[in-house]
Amino acid sequence: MKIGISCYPTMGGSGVVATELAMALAAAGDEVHVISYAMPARLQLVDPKLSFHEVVVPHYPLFEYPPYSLALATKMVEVATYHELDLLHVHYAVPNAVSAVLARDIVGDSGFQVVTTLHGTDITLVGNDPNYLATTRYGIEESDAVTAVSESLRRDTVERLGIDRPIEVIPNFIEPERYDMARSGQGARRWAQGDEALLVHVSNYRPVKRVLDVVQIFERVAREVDTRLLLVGDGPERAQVEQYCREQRNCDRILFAGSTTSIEEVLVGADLFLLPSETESFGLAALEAMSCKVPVIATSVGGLPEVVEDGVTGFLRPVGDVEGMAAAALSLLRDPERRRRFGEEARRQAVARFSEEAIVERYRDLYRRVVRRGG
Ligand code: GMT
Repeated sequence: MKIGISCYPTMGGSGVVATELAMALAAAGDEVHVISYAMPARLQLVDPKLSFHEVVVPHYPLFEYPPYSLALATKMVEVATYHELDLLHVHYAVPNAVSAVLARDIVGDSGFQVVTTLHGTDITLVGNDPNYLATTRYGIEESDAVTAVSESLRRDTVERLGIDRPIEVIPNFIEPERYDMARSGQGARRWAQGDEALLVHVSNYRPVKRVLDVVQIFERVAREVDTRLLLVGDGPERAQVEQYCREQRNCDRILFAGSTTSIEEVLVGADLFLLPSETESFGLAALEAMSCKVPVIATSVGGLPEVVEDGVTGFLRPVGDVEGMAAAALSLLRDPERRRRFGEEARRQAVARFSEEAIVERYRDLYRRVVRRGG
């Protein structure tokens, strides 16, 4: 099959999933064309069946806001026409679904099918903003198939956007071997000293991640147990969090590592993963931690209960319950055997339920159905 994949190129979950999917499809023999405004962070062009097409957004003095959606749709038309795409799979509805539907309509009858995958904030934060609502709804309704990364997100889409069409739930995935390979090295223990416990959080430092809650959970844990906190990623609230840490004079115990594409290297060997988000449609970072045998302490919101089993692979507490999450973390740190059992079960469930091979096959099955229907 000839497949286009359009996504954001950043370290965010939707771009990561789209990129890993593109590489897996190409490895399985499909011809894959990735379309974005910059080279996606995790994309490795090591397969002749995989290529990247940059969306260039020309500036003109008249444009205070250059029309990215149109440049994207134009690039989609070009790639679809000259590479004879069967299908274009867009990740994140705003504006990718709308651009794809426009491109499909420009190409016309002989053209391609549009599959849209909803990832989370495109529905829960951005897509239902009145300034984007009508076009987001249109992009979703006019796509040939729509998937959501969790049942919770599927429900949110129906309820918050008033969407009345089939939405298939295809969860995010991990590549089990990737984490096996990191095990021979030091992994996250590079950031720890001696036997101290190591807590890890990975995020884009947006308000929805509640990174100050991460620090406050850590502060409570560190009063009881010798602990260090590793913060991975970058984003708008990082400076504020760093300033808070300086004011609290606990910078020596909190490490700001910045972004990395080798996520397994900051997870393998960690004791616990913290994800106290306000909302989280899936929580790919939590799944990546689980696949590295790291139990997760998170909030019981959105799709997280579909990933983390409370009391079995981690603990889920209400949003803002810093005390509860700290107590849950301490209960595992004080009982290393229980923590180890949680980690083993986390890995087992991650592999059994979210392995790349099985989930990519579900996308391929969907593509076949959509192309057959359209052809
Ligand atoms: O907000 C982010 O973390 C980025 C965002 C994205 O689209 O890049 O992540 C969303 O998609 C991920 C991949 O499907 C999910 O694992 C995240 O839970 C989701 N984020 C939120 O719902 C806040």
